[in-house]
Amino acid sequence: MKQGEKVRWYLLGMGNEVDLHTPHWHGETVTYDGTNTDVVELLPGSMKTVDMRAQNPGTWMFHCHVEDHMESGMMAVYTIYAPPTRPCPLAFVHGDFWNHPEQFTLTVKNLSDKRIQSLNLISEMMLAPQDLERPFNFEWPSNSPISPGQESTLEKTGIRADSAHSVRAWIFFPSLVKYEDGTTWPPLSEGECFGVIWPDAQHPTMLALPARQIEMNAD
Ligand SMILES: [Cu+2]
Repeated sequence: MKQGEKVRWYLLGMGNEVDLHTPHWHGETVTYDGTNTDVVELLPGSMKTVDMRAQNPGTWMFHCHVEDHMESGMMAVYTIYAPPTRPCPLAFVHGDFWNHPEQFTLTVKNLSDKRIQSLNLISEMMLAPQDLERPFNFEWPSNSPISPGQESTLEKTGIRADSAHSVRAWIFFPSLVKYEDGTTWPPLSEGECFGVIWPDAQHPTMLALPARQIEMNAD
């Protein structure tokens, strides 16, 4: 979610008499039944709807407050993204990852007013909604200079066609842009600036990267 958004959470309890859950948020409070709280009670087979005003950027825990449920891993995170405070140095114009999966191409455009000397990108695959995975060989370095406003096409050895078709989207973000004047653009946080390449050109834009789910327990 984005900072400033009003978010409605639908909470649904399942199970039997041991499933007395107390969903609890870090980072924000929610409004339930006219009160502000950071925890609500949820009986098995019941539902609650709560509203949150996302104001506090960060990645926050969302978990059940019952101790043995926490121990068993009833924990997740949610992320509130702050709006970008500075322009991106690059645009991700288009890429081919599905039509010719043996050879990937990605076209980027220099959005800055300085000539780019070199850049490095990090790629991630979206294998399912909300599921980003960093492939082996995830870096896309380029030493081709790009003038302001110009495009450049990067190439990389692709993957097997059957693997390529299980990828729903490719996501790129610059890890470093070096300009000819000696200055650099490193991201202030991962995903500050990113591009998503979908197999269908009409796909709606994604405004924020999906949050990575953090595995709290090794099981
Ligand atoms: Cu619980």
